[in-house]
Amino acid sequence: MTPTPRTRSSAAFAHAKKLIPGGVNSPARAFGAVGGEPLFISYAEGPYLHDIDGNRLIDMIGSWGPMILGHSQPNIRAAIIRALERGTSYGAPTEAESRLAELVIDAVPSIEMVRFVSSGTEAAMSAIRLARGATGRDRIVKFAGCYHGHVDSLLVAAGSAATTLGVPTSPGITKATAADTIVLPFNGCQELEEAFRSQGDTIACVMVEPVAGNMGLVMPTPEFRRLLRELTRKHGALLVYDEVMTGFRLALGGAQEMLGDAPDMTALGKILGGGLPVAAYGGSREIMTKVMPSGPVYQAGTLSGNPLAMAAGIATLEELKRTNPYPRLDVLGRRLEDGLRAACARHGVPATINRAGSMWTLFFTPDPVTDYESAKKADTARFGRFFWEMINRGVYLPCSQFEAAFNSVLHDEAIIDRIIAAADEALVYSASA
Ligand code: KE4
Repeated sequence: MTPTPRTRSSAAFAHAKKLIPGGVNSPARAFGAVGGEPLFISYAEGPYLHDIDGNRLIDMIGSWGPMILGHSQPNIRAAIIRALERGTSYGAPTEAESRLAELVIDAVPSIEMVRFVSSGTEAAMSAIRLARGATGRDRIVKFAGCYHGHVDSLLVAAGSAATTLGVPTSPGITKATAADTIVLPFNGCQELEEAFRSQGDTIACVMVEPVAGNMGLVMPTPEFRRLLRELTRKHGALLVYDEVMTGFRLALGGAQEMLGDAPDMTALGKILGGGLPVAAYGGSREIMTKVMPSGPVYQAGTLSGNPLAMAAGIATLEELKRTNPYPRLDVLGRRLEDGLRAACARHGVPATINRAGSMWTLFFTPDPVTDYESAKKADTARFGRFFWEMINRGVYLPCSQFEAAFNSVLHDEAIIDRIIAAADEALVYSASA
């Protein structure tokens, strides 16, 4: 597929950079890790993005996770339009918020009560404040390569764009804030045990992506998960699963359903809003009733529970409950994984593919990727070349080696096979600069 020249995107980017830092409203979109200039999108439908230069691309980002049902899903569209006819925001409670809360509580057994916010960052930040308020402790534990949004206390050895930009700790984070954050290796059982042995009684919570997606996809080991649950319980710390990415993605009940785990709190987002800004944090009634106004822990938000966003979230979760797409997403994810692995073997490309259901990462390294250090051994320059060869063949991958790709329910066998065919060529053409 020969792309049309991206002259309109280039002009749009030049203009945007005069108005918006880096020309983007989130650094992950800036293509900093792959070189070149970002594509500006005109519209999306089904499994496709259409850029402003007229190129149609198979979308493997899905807005960084939310679009599990594909773009412009009819029931979600209709629900948003119906809500739109009743206004856009009231700043007062609505029954739609309770309906979405019921769907979340029904889907995620460890959640008895939930509070909606507008971004995954807000959800993670609020969960930490609640954990500190509930335990009276200050320290938090996070894991290198995991990303939980741009919360001061969590932008310490963060993953996602921060890793991509090679800036593991952002300027503007005070030393005092960073001092309360313990950063350990993901799957680092010994380090976790040592941290609790030495500081267990100061730790308010452990925040973890139960299946990591922000260093590329990395699975937890069963021992790591067992220790997370055992040590937090033993030392009176709260275990917080950040399922902003994995929630409603790996199962209706997220990674915790797929893995059979039960954290104390869960952060949710992305799919929860069906592409509109909805996120949430939830947990037991005992913990959640400590949140104002039922308890003393403050948290608020002008657009929390926004009617349009609630309508999109309700329609999304109802569609996922009705269709249960997860078995088929896993079968198709497996088809793609096998096809990519065979293409790498055919062309002698050293690569590792990590996958969970419909989210996956192809790492350009021959070694297993089990944590941030092993992820960083991947050949990011090769990934950049591969990224552009795939774009030129109509496949839009996440623009970083340290991100997960996402299949939607509309990425059927024919589309999966087109991705494999594109990769088969792109692997050859990206072999060297
Ligand atoms: P937001 O504040 O971007 O809605 O959510 C932050 C967040 C929290 N937790 C997890 C596990 C996440 O993956 C994210 C956001 N993910 C990134 C991509 N890996 C969003 C892309 C971006 O920052 O533009």
